[in-house]
Amino acid sequence: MKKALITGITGQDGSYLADLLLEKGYEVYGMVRRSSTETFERISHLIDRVHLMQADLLDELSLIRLVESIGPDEVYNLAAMSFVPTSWSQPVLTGEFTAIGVTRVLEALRIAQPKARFYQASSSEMFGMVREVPQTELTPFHPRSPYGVAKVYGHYITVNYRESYDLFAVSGILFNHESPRRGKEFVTRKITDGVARIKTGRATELRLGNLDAERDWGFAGDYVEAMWRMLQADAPRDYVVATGETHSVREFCELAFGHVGLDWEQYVRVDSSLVRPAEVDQLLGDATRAETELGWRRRVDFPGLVRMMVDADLARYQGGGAV
Ligand code: NAP
Ligand code: G4F
Repeated sequence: MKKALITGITGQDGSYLADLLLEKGYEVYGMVRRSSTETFERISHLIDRVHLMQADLLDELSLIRLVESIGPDEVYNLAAMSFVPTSWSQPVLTGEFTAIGVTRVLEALRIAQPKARFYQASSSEMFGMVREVPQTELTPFHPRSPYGVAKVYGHYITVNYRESYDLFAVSGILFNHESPRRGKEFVTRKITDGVARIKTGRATELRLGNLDAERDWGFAGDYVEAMWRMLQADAPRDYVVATGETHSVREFCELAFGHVGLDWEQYVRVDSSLVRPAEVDQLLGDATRAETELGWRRRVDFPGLVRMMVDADLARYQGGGAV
């Protein structure tokens, strides 16, 4: 039985990846940080089938001990401060978690388990002010937030450890991916949660920032499969994972409100305090390499994703289901 270690198992992607790896027969270990309250909502359905172990991206020794005690075959480094606006208010902490944290995990592997295969969660946010459309593995980076800058560091330190120490270390440059388990501060989930609150009489409006921003949005469940495929490949290589379609925040609103028979323009208010100091106007990825070399395909399309998220939030408010 293969052993996999997931950092960030309590997050959106960590929970879907744990589902996938359990289904494939892995013994799954999840790294969690100490907290005064548990943040296990997304993994409550599988908590009896995984091993949760405490360590922190800020504490090198805790990472070395973690890796030593597990001896993992595969390590998925998903833990990070992942919310772009917070990276302006906490730029130093963002660098510690999202940039230097990657080096700490790589050092733990180099010292304690150099044979393990390593996945780094890189991001399309690294393309920022894009140099070409669509973006591929060869597109230069121009990050627009402290988060994006930290991810560029994490990306290149992964490449560097592969080249310096011959580790099987790869970076997945994933474009935005969403789901009913997405954090409520991200725009897609904020919209679908807002739609459900308005539809069930809990709210009368939804305040958003830049409606013109465009993103290449896919389904998180599809994207964790690409992560796994990258670690099964014959050779370590970096891959873009994207749908090849881009849609605006406005279009997302139209579809989400329309799905429950509401006109978005009657409820959405633009709030200038939500507009960012520097924006990424449009992202559009080309996943040809992942499709041809890894055989990866997305299954959920954009309208299907919007419907899935609205339906889940509505069911939750109507007392139907856990998220
Ligand atoms: P998420 O839901 O915000 O989850 C982040 C995870 O990181 C949580 O489990 C969190 O634990 C953990 N974490 C944060 N700081 C930590 C620390 N100091 N020590 C240990 N754990 C820590 O993020 P996600 O959407 O699943 O994304 C997963 C990864 O992919 C992130 O690195 C993100 O930057 C990257 N990414 C995401 C997307 C996307 O569209 N979702 C696209 C490209 C790249 P707590 O539960 O304790 O907070
Ligand atoms: O949903 P968002 O906060 O995601 P963003 O900034 O694209 O970052 C996400 O995707 C990255 C991959 O490219 C990940 F690396 C990162 O960890 C995260 O998962 O914002 C999307 C767009 C932005 O242009 C933002 O300005 O939506 C716009 N937006 C408009 N109104 C809003 C809002 N974003 C948020 N969060 N809240 C709003 O009210």
